Amino acid sequence: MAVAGHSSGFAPIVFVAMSETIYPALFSAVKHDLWHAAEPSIWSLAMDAPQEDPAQSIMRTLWDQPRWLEAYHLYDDRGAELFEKICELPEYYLTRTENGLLERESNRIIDAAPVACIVELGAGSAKKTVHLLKAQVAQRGSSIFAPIDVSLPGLRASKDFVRIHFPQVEFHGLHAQYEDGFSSISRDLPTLFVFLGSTIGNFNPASFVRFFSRLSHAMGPRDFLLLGADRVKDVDVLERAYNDSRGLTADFILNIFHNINRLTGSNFSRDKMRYDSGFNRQWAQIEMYAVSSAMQEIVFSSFGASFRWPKEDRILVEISRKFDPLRLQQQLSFFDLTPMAHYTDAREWFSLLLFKKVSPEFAKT
Ligand code: AVI
Repeated sequence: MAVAGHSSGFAPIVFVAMSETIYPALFSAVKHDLWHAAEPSIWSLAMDAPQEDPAQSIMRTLWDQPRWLEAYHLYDDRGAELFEKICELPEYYLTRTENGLLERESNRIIDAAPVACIVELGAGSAKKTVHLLKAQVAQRGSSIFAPIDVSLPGLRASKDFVRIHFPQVEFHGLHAQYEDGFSSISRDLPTLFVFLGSTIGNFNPASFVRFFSRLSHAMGPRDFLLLGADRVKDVDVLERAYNDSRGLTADFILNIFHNINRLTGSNFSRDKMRYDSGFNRQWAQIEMYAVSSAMQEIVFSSFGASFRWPKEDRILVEISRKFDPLRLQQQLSFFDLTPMAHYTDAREWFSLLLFKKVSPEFAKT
């Protein structure tokens, strides 16, 4: 920055040295304007890029009947930390099982998907991706790795991890919601999109359709998708995973109201609610609720709105759908995603599914 000298009473003129941002091959050229480097190797959406306002999403779904919330509000800094701890719980078999599968199968997955870039949706600290990165570096020497996450601390942890363990890998963290992130990735760069942890289970049917339509649209003809999906199994095993003995899941779910109070000026109180969860067989999903323990008035001071929350009334905070892998493969073929491989563990509790994008014209013939 240079300051021009001034002799009169005028304010100094400040010249700002404008530096040209160099965008990585990762981004499609038409999307460059949407991104700026928030810090080295971490990109954020420009302020004026169209984004959903989280407070508005909360107000919209809390005024639905029954009341519900979108899962991404769970991941403020404390929520992200609590989720990392849940992944280590003995009852929460998902992370360990999927990790075992990735350890066993990453070489074969990378062999089947000849890509130059791995884009992970919601990577957290990228611990699970280590096996894929290892295989990618072993088979191709180098790679781009781009996790997309709403948690900045998670992206920083991922960046540090990759720097230390994979110096050959070019890291670009995208601080954004999944859809804002993946729709900016260049279709010309052969990419493996990775969506692990059965996060797809947290989408309701409408969000599921929207997500896969947009993801498939964003994918180029040489792109692949690796999806981790938790399977329908014994109800006791499922229910224990979402009602752990240490109460971490309850803390994680009810922590969302702390985030909501911050975003909307509301007065939800942890002392006036409890956690309840269970498996809904008809919908094949675990449902996680906040239950009001007293008649109360919830006021949203930033919006000049309020509602009465009666005793025993429930807000559906999160669902976790459980899948039949063959059915999931059939469903995704309607989004031009062709099944390439299916890996599962000895108990058949969890599935890793590999898909390839086929262009719609090709799919018709
Ligand atoms: C991130 N997601 C896949 C977790 C799940 O299992 O549905 C979130 C979670 N909620 C409670 N425990 C874990």
